[in-house]
Amino acid sequence: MISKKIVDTINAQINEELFSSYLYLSMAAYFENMSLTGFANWMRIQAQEEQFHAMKFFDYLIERGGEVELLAIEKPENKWDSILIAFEETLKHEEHITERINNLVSIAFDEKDYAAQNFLQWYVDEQVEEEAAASQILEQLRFLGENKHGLLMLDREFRTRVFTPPVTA
Ligand code: OFO
Repeated sequence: MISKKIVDTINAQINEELFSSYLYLSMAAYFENMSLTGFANWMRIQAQEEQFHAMKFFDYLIERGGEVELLAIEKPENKWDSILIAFEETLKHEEHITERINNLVSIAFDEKDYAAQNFLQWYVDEQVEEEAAASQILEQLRFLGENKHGLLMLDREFRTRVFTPPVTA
């Protein structure tokens, strides 16, 4: 039996993941408006990954007999001062999501819900990848600075990113 506390926290996390998707979709639109179609593509794929994260929680709640409750999704920003600032926000946001996942793991421990602890491990590992990806791009952007040629090369590279559903246990 899944506890009410875990059900409520997972419902809140579904909302966080859907907001993440919304935020990255908004960043995709921002990059499209700058004609940076590669950066826009990177963000579109990121938005799809976040949908996947939300749906994995959604399916898990149903499997455990918990009640899914979809909450209102906050409006994301739609403008950033630069590519660099958008990626700084991306990393900051992922660090926030990692904190939320860690909090969920602590609750699963407190509730002695071993199944949930096991399930959440996938997200713990996924967050390591999420932070590493954002951090790597941020470092590349800092290295390039105002080098427009370099930025366009990066944009071209990001056009090739495709959505591959993450491997799940
Ligand atoms: Fe769902 O990991 Fe990003 O936010």
